[in-house]
Amino acid sequence: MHLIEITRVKTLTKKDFISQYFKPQKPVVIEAFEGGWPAHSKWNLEYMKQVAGDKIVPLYDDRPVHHNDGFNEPHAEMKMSDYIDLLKKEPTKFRIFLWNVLKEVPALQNDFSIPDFGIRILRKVPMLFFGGKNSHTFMHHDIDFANIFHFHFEGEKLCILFSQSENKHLYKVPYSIITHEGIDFSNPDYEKWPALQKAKGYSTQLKNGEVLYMPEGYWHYMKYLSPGFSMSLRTLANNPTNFLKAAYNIFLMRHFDVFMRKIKGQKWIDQKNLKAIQNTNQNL
Ligand SMILES: O=C(O)CCC(=O)C(=O)O
Repeated sequence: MHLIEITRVKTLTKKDFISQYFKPQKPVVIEAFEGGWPAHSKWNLEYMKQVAGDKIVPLYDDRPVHHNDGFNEPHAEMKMSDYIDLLKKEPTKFRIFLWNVLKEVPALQNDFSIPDFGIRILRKVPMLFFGGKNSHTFMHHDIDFANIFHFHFEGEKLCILFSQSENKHLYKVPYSIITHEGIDFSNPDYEKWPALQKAKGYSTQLKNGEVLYMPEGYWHYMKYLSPGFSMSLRTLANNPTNFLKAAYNIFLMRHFDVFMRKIKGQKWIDQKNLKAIQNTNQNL
């Protein structure tokens, strides 16, 4: 993989964001976002334990998709206070993925406001993500091809990104939004996954207080280098082709995939993983 460091800026005006990053669809890290958010002094794991400790949270680990799973179905659940204690105590694979802040802990919305980057951010879907040391997401892109602003709190996180133009090198699994789950993007085995050598992407280590902008449909792999959490704000896809792809994914693809899991069972999953390898290796 050829990974270049994501451009970092201290702050960014609306005008520069639109012309230098949104229009060309290039990722950027804003190191000192000036939103005047109380969250920046208040939010840490201890605070989350105080405000959301009683909630039961859905957890994901790194087990591969099984045919009995629904689309994006959690693997376990735990009381938030126990989960945060676990994060602090030892490395854990368990992550919280796509946890809707407004729905789950409305009080948290007083700690941030929707920023004006010059594009319309959706107000109702701020999502939280938590992870323990060394936990990671699979390489995936978001189903809705959103532009994503990913605000990081506490700890450090390795982020590896690819644009959709790299799909042919990434062992993309058909009828899904993930790449082959056997790949370790933080230390790829090129003998097993030779096409990855041609993939051109970006990386950064995101720290407390920083914001990562991920353009539409960007693949992302996140590895928590220490326990921490982030909040993502999103827009609808702006590019009409991406908008159509998002509609296809949401209204057809994911339902078709769940239907096929029911009909064909594990064979369907195995077949898709094999296709991911065949489709990509044919471009070598
Ligand atoms: O950092 C994470 O745990 C996942 C983030 C993510 O997938 C997203 O913001 O869309």
